[in-house]
Amino acid sequence: MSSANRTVRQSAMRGMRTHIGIFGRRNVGKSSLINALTRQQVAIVSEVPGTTTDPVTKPMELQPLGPVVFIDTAGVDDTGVLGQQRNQRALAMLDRCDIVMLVAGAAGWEEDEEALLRNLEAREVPVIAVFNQCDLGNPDAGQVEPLAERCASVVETSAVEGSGIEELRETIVRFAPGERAEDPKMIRDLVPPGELAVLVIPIDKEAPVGRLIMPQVSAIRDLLDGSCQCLVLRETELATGLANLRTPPALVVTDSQAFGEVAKIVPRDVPLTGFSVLLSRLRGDLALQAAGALAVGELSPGDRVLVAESCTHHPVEDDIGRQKIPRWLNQTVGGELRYTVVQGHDYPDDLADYSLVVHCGGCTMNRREILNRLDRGDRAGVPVTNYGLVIAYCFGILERALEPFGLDLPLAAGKDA
Ligand SMILES: Nc1nc2c(ncn2[C@@H]2O[C@H](COP(=O)(O)OP(=O)(O)OP(=O)(O)O)[C@@H](O)[C@H]2O)c(=O)[nH]1
Ligand SMILES: [Mg+2]
Repeated sequence: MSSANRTVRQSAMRGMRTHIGIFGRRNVGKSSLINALTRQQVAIVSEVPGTTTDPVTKPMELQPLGPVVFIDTAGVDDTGVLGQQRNQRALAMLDRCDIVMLVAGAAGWEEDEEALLRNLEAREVPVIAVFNQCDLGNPDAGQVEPLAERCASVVETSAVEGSGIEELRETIVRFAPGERAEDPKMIRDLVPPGELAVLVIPIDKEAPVGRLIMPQVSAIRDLLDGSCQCLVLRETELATGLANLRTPPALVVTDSQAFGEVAKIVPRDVPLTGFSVLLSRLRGDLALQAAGALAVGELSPGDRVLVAESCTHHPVEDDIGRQKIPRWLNQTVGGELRYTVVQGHDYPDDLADYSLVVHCGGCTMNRREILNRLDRGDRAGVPVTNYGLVIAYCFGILERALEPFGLDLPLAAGKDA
C-alpha cells in the first residue's frame, strides 16, 4: 500500500466515510449492483425475492472520492410482519446516507420508487435513479425524462452483463457530497501556526484501554496539519504542565467531564473549550446545540429528557449518560427530571414528548445522521444539545467554552456565570 493510501485509510474512521445507500424493491438487482460496483461478492444474490434481510455495509476506497461505505438494504416492498421490520431497518438507513442509488428493475418505475424518491427529496439527499436489468428491456423515455429533472442523474445498467456499471461509479463520485473535500477543520483554525494547544484527557473508567478516542486523535492530527504544537496531559498534571510553560497556550481543550476542575486551573484569560464543543461544530450545528444547552434554564422538575448515545458501549459505573449528566442536570434544575436513554442507531421518530434532547458528541456517527437527528428535534420544537455543552452549562462555564467560536447567542439570558 502506498503511504498516501495508508494515510487515507488511517484517517477513514466510519464517521468520515461517505455513506452510499442502495434502495428499491425486492429482486431489482440491488445486491448485484453492489457486488458489481465493489467488484466483490459483498452481498448474496438470488432470484428469491427478499434475499437481503438486514442491511449489509461494505467499507472501501472509491477513488478519487476516498473512503466510502456501501450500504445494501432489503427490498422496501417486503411484506408480512418480518418484511415490515426489514423495511423499517432499510428506511432507518436513509438517515445515514450521503447519496442514494434508487433502483428500479425490469418492471420499471412505479409507486414504491415514487414514494422513496419523495422521501429522499424531502431529505435533500442526492439521488441517482438506476434502471437496472436493462438487458431485459430499456426503460420508457416517458419515465426517464421527468426523473432526469428530479434526480442528480439517471443511469441504465445491467448488473448481469456489466453495462452501465462504470458510468454508475463515475456518477457516484461526481454527485457524492464532498465532506472530505471541504477539508473540515476541527481545531487548527483556533490555534495560530506554531502556537500551542493543551489537550486535557482524563484516563478514567470510561477511557478505552490502551488507546485514545476519535475526537482526541482527530484533534492531535488536525493540530499537526495546522503546524501547531500540542501538549497532551491528564487533568491531574494540568496545573504543573501550565506552570512549566514560558508562554500561555493559545487554547486548552478538555474532556467535558473535567470541565469543572479544568476551568478552575486554567487562567480566565486563556481560551478554554471542550472536545464535545469542537465535535458539535465539526459534525453537528454548534449554534443550535448551544441554544439547546441554554434551554436547560427553562426546564422544570418532572420534564422528560432524552439522552442519546451513538456508540453501544456497555454502561460503566457512574456512566456519563446514565448517571453523571442526569445528576448534574437535576442539581441545575433543582429537582428530578425524567430520563430515557437510547443507544446506537435507535432514535425515536417522535420527540414531541421531550423537553430536551441531550446527544453525545456522535463520534461514531457520520455528519448526515447527526444533522438528521438535530433536524428532527428542531422540527418538533424540542431543543437539542450535546453532552459537553450541557455539562458546560451545568458547571456555569458555557459562555467561556463558546468564546473561541464567536457565536451570537443570548448567553446572558441563561444561568451561565
Ligand atoms: N437479467 C438481469 N438479471 C439481473 C440483473 N441484476 C440482477 N439480476 C437478477 O435478479 C435477481 C435478484 O438480484 P439481487 O441482486 O439479489 O436483487 P436484490 O434487489 O438485491 O433483491 P433482494 O435482496 O431480494 O431485495 C437475481 O436472480 C439476479 O441474478 C440484471 O441487470 N439483469
Ligand atoms: Mg439483495
